[in-house]
Amino acid sequence: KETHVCFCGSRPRSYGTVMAEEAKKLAAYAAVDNHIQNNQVVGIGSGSTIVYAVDRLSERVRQEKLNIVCVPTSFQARQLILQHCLTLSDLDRHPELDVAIDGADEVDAGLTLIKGGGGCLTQEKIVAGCAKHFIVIADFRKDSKALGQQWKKGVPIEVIPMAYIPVSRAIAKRFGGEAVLRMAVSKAGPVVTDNSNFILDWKFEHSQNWKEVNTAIKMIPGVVETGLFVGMAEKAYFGMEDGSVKTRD
Ligand code: ABF
Repeated sequence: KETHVCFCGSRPRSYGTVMAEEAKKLAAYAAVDNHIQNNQVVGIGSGSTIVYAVDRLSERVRQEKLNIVCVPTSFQARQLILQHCLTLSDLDRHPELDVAIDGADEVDAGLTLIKGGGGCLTQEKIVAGCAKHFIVIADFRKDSKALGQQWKKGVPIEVIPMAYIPVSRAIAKRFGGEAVLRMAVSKAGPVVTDNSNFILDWKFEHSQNWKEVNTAIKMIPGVVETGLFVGMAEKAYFGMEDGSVKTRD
């Protein structure tokens, strides 16, 4: 189901062009305001959109004196929680979360996601999987009818370093396309994840049954996790160019 609401914080807003950053903020604020209540354990995602969600969350914690415990999905998320003086926890102490909020690289019409452009897909999937409600926040550029229409960098796949060539070959042989080792911006070496692994970006050629593909890729020895999130997201908030917030659930 899709809904459009003209939303800017709590104020009605006249329509006009907002840039991607403002769109991220609109989505993040709406999600935090609609899904976070007192005495909750909250999963904190990674990326640039989640920064706005943590801003809004810390504002609400201060103003409303909320008791919120935060579980991070990455080193970045952990730093954000600490910088905002929020209560930091982990899955050892809080293995059940009330809600997790996170960004995405692409969200299709059925709420299947590509995540992991920032390289944190494994922890993001673990934390989302521990949450009763998993909420996605994104700007309008991530809104897609079918995966691959918006995000052109492929599906991130975290792999054990020694296995990156066999995994890459197995994926190309079975599903087509090309799975490329993600290199650091400097090109001096591969990107290394928070778990000391490598990332392959699988540039697929055509739309597939993502549930089956996700399961099959995870069976390849050396694969740690894929950035395909199938059947996990409950609702997505998109900040739109016209200043509205579109939701999908
Ligand atoms: C994380 O950050 C990732 O899974 C995704 O790759 C990315 C989205 O980043 P941004 O919010 O910067 O678009 O959520």
